[in-house]
Amino acid sequence: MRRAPSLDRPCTIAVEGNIGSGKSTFLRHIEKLGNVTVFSEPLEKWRNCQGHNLLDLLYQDPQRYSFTFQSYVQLTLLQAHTQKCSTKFRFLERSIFSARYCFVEKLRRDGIMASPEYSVIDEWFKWIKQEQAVGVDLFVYLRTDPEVVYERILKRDRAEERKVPFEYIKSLHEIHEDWLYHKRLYECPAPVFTIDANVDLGMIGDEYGRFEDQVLKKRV
Ligand code: TTP
Repeated sequence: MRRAPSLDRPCTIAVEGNIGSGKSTFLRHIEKLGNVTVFSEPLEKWRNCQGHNLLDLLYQDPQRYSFTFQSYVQLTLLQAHTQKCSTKFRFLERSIFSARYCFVEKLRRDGIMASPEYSVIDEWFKWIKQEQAVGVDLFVYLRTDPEVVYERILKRDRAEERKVPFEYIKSLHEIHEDWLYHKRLYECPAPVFTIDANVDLGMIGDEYGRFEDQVLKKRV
């Protein structure tokens, strides 16, 4: 599935990491560099699907709404993957891969998503992977400690996430680690560039600079 970037196809970089790891901050920085296209996470769509706040419904009643939510996440991320762009680099906030391998995986393990629901999402996912242009050339993994992101989540106080327990964040962290760092969960369909995203988001410039030197400048 992984294809070498070519002149007619931008290099696609998906930014991943736990909830609160700083994906949006990283992408805001990258956008300022110019000559890149950034597709930010469709969070606002998840909060307003024909008037329904699916993110809120997910956290209020995961048994009832996780299938609804993850179905819509998969659609909106597919839309991001397949949007046209004319720059050499395009950045995606998350990908259909983390939605499936981290979040759907967690819901499956916890028995929150019913087995038939999981199967439907998985069949859709496999079809998308096979038939749609969702190739990723590089994952950027914003690696954090769960304690650090939990503090950030409490601090930013997003209404829907107010009741997220630490255990959930810790377990999502372990799944991200298994997938992107230890590479022992499912497949990792592109190389991974890891950034230490524990440092204060206001002082993370050095880590970002390392990414620019080692990835962007080398591929220009
Ligand atoms: P994230 O995709 O982790 O985005 P974020 O805003 O926390 O990113 P950052 O702080 O690093 O910039 O999660 C957004 C919300 O959506 C969060 O509550 C988790 C939820 N979510 C799921 O429940 N399932 C999914 O498949 C995805 C992608 C997100």
